[in-house]
Amino acid sequence: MGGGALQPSLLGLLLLPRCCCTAAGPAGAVWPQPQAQRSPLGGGRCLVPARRFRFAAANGSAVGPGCAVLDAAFQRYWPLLFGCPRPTSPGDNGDPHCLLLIMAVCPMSCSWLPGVLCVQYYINETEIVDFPRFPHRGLLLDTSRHYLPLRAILETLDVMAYNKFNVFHWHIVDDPSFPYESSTFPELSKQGAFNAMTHVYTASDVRTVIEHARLRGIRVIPEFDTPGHTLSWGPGAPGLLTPCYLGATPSGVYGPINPIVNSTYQFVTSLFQEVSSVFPDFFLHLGGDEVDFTCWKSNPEIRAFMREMGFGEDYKKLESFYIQRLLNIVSSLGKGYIVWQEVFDNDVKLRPDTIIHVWKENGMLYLNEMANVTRAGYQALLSAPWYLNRISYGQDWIEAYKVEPLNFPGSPEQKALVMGGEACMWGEYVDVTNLTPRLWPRAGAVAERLWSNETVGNVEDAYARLAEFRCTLLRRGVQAQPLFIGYCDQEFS
Ligand code: CP6
Repeated sequence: MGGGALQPSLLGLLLLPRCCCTAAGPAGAVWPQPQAQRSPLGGGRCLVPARRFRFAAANGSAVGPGCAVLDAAFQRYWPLLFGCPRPTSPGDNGDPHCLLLIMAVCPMSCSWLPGVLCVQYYINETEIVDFPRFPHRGLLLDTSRHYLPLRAILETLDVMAYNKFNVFHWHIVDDPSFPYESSTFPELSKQGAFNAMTHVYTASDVRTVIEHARLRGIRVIPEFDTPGHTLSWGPGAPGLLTPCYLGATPSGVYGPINPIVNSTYQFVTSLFQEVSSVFPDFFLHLGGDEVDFTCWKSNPEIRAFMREMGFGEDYKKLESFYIQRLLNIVSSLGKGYIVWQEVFDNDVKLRPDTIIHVWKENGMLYLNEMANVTRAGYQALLSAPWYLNRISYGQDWIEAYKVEPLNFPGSPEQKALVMGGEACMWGEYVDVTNLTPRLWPRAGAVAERLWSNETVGNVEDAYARLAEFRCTLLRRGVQAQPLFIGYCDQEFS
């Protein structure tokens, strides 16, 4: 079962009497690899009679019937296992053993779907004990460079759950477009979306995403990246961005958010007030990356402010001045925050529980950054080696798979501050046409690295399991790209 909130060890298989079990079948591939997997009775397998198959919580399970997340998962996984809708009347009266054998006859058990070739399914006799290595296993989607329709986001959440990802980092707005429909500032998307009618996420869309994610054990963390990466905010928020100058006159071009006027802080207070109540997760991602100082430097009022504040020529101090006020605003709204690494690099005063998101690759120097961040006592998230938007010829999933997030010099206390990481799918070259094959199964490499035990690292073994998992994705209707040469028993197009 997918989703971080669901511990597969809680689930027992009922109604599998001996009479349908036989000697060992082909070993099943599990992705990501569980912490422990064994076959106490020698690895036999049992025919699973679709009509009589039930999910149920085992005795002593921490959650049982009435747990919405578990019930919803049971509902979803029945058709995922059998490839056809669950019958409304299970027809399970009578002697269970005999009936089981009869029900296993294929055309009868799937007769509610005429015309569908039904396959017999076996379940390997397996006991799995499982838990995640890292608590934060995220995927970043960028809906500003290209708008992703709601449907594509929901389907991505489904596949995330299959991979046991548990955080959807929604990089929802950026320079190119502002698709988030704000109730406080409706002009932001009216003027900043690619199309204010069709390319926006309404309040109802956002609720749908959050609920779809919740039922799959996935948290939604939105990113409203400031003070840079905000060009699309300008048209809907007059006075927010810094006017850039050419000599003594405004050039008509705008730069980062203007950090020297009070109206800026009134604006961000109201916006983050709304965002804090729309998104229930404790954390917001506040960005803070890649602030370009050229425009600030060109603006005479900003230069005067720099002198007044004694910042000299150090525009990082101005950036810190803005970020610190923003962090205080967001703290006072009762939220925690994640920021990109520059905020740490620029010595901004941070709450001790701040999470620093390491994204700059610099060869393997990102490991030094992980060491520095955790030495300073902050929690860290790793993304630097996991840019899935970047592609190259060959099996590039292997590089992502081989990353060891704790492979930096540091104490056990430092290692304990690594919360996990995120695979990133930046959107410059990605829209709904190529999102799914670019993500899957490559993101699975990151998912397993963040879920499975650190001893799980054999690339040949991972290849075999990931290739089979990719076939499972195809059966589930996910257009996952091939790892390499080969075929799937069922290739759906
Ligand atoms: N957008 C934003 C981006 C990137 C970042 N922030 C980015 C930069 C370089 C690479 C990948 C992504 N496109 N807002 C950096 C976190 Cl290689």
